[in-house]
Amino acid sequence: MFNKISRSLALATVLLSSSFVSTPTLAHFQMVYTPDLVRDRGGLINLKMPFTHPADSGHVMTVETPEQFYMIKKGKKTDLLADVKPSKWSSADNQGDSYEADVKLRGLGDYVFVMQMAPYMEASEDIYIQQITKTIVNVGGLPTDWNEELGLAAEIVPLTKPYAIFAGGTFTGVVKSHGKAVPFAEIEVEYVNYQPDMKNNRFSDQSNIDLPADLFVTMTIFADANGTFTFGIPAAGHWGFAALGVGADTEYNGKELSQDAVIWVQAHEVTPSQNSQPSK
Ligand SMILES: [Cu+2]
Repeated sequence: MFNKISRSLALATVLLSSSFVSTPTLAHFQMVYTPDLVRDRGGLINLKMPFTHPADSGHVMTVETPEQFYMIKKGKKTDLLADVKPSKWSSADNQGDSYEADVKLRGLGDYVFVMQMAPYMEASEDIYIQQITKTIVNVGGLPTDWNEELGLAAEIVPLTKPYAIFAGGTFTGVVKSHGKAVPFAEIEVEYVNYQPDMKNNRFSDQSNIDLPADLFVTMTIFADANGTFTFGIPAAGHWGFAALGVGADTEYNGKELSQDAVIWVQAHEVTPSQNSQPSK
């Protein structure tokens, strides 16, 4: 039954039937974040993994140790779960338990990071949420693995390089479950509106952009009949896409489970060259 109704609709119903109606849809995003998805060279990078509402104050939700964390490079899988360390993450709103990892990148190519969080009990919806997150870092401008399908239980396979997008450009992806496209999948899109502070493990108190209405906190779109979607990216920064409840597992601890596919992309400002002449 859960798959038949959208999660935001289910949440709206819960909110309407309870006494607090002021909060709009709260979209959850498991981040695997590093400031630059494009790097000139390899070396040590720090990946932060708060579970948050990234466009809405960056509220942090405490989650258990991730079930999986690994990277794929030139088709080769390296398990990184042992490198995951617990840490705290703060926002203007609160502080929660989070995770992070230091990972050494060796050589040119794409590094596809995959994190499967432990199921999280979302009390307001009375369901468990488990997200499988992909973040792709490119080193040296050599594309290798970014568009590989990994056959995950819930996965967004990019058709656009997630690390090479201009603000004003687009991102296209296909929602899949174990390699099979998910037609008309519901996808939530959010902007990382509170700049992550890598040193102090917190989101900025100040938002990057003003949102014209609550509807712009979480932008809900749907994939087409082939599971494909395109989103126009209006501003530079990090954007998250979460395809809801597309995974095969639908139950955990006797409760409904929503297995979501998450992918992060980064858009870059279009900056005129210093010596550019306006064309006539
Ligand atoms: Cu939440």
